[in-house]
Amino acid sequence: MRASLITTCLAATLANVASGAAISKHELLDASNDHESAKEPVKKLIAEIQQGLIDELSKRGPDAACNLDKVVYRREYGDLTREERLDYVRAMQCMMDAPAKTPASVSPGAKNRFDDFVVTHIQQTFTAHYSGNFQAWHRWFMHSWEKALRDECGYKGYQPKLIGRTKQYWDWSKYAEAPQDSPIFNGEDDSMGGNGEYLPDFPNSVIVLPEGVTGDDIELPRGLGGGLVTKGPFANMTVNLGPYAALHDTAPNPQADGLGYNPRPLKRDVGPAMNMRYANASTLWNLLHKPNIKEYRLLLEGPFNTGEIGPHGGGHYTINLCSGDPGGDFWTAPAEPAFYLHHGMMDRMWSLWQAIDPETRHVDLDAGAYGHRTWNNEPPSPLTSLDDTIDMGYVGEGSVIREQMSTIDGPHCYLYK
Ligand SMILES: [Cu+2]
Repeated sequence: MRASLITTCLAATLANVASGAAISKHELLDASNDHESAKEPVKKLIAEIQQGLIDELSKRGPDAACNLDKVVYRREYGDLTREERLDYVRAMQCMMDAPAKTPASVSPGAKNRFDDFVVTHIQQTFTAHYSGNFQAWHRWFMHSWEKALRDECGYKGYQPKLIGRTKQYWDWSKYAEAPQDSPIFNGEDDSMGGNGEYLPDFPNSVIVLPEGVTGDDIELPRGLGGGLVTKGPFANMTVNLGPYAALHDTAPNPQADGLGYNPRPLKRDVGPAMNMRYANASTLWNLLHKPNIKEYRLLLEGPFNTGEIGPHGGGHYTINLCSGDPGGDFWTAPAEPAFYLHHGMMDRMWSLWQAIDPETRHVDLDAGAYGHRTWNNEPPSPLTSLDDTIDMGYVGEGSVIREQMSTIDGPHCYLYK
């Protein structure tokens, strides 16, 4: 299945890719989309949930695999010190300088260790998104990334007493009005690189609704870049893999599977429109109030085959709204340096939501269309089970879904600040 280009600018609007029963685009959305008035309430709610987690850990004895002494905290990128951010940047660059483990026979485009992660993501996109393992798969993918940063590139993070468990994230709501000025995209030497150079004649993004879906197309203002990233540590970065979907002004990959060698510079079009529309403070509030995993995921990823893309798509396309390369290509997204901060936030929201009702939410998997082994159950496949395995390819060790259902049990022992 290859995605067709059905938007005028936003190339990889995944929600529109496949066929299937159309849902009215607003059917499952929340009425509230008020960023400003949600800011304080959501902060308070998150603080309460976090306190509950700390209370839970404080009840565990000294022999517990995870307790208050052992847990580490993962912090928002802007809350790290400059030295901590520089260490993260350095470790990521080290991954880009290290040789790939993926054989050229598997992916001729995998040129370095950083690319190994992109290959695994491209290969599994149709089973690791809109599927039952989506969140568990990405939790383990993130863990594998950090483990490689530490074991192979000496990443220290900020909790030296507990090696191997550092994570950082991007709070979507924190910079929603101006993500281009955030510590993530401001172009300083401790950022993920700057925005793309400003291109004056640049189209808005239009999400074109598929046939049969009621409502108007969604047009969002362009971002404040559009061209090459010329500032910050990733200004000279070469993107080797993808794209899989068609991207505006980017040569297609020589291979249909996106794994061929296609060297090109990094491009971005960061701006507030996507962020404010899909991933603002009220989005966080609404997510945390979803009563079950099915509804949580419908908001998170958007109802399939509609123009709604949720904060998952909203975060991705804040990074690269229109001609963003590779961030605008869902398959190749981990080749965008900010990918891991976005998915850190994805993992944070899931862990907070789970903590509200852990007994249920650490075992329940979605039994709807997003609960199967294939993307939106296309082609039809069995429901995902807790015993299903997670394969990381050349990235690192595999796991099982059951092990990924909590951040303070199984192989994990971390909380978010
Ligand atoms: Cu992904």
